Amino acid sequence: MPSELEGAMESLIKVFHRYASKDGVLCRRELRELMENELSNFLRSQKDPAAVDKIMKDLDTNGDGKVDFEEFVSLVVGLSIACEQCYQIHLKKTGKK
Ligand SMILES: [Ca+2]
Repeated sequence: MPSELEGAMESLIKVFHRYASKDGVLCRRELRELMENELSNFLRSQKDPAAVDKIMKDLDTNGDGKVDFEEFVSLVVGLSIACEQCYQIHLKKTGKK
């Protein structure tokens, strides 16, 4: 049985490939679907309707117009860092976990 962290890594891979077509990368439409379904709370807080386009542009570091797994992981890492900062503030405020 995988550990909590191993399970989280497996989930990242599975979610990515659920939305990536057979070519194993996300096109703009697939990225939008993934974000709408899997990051809906985050997307809701983004008032900008062009948020997906902006995110796509930021993520696509090799400029091929698609988001591969490595580029996708950088989105998850960035969001995780932001969430962890909120978590720390929450801990300081409440003083408990
Ligand atoms: Ca790319």
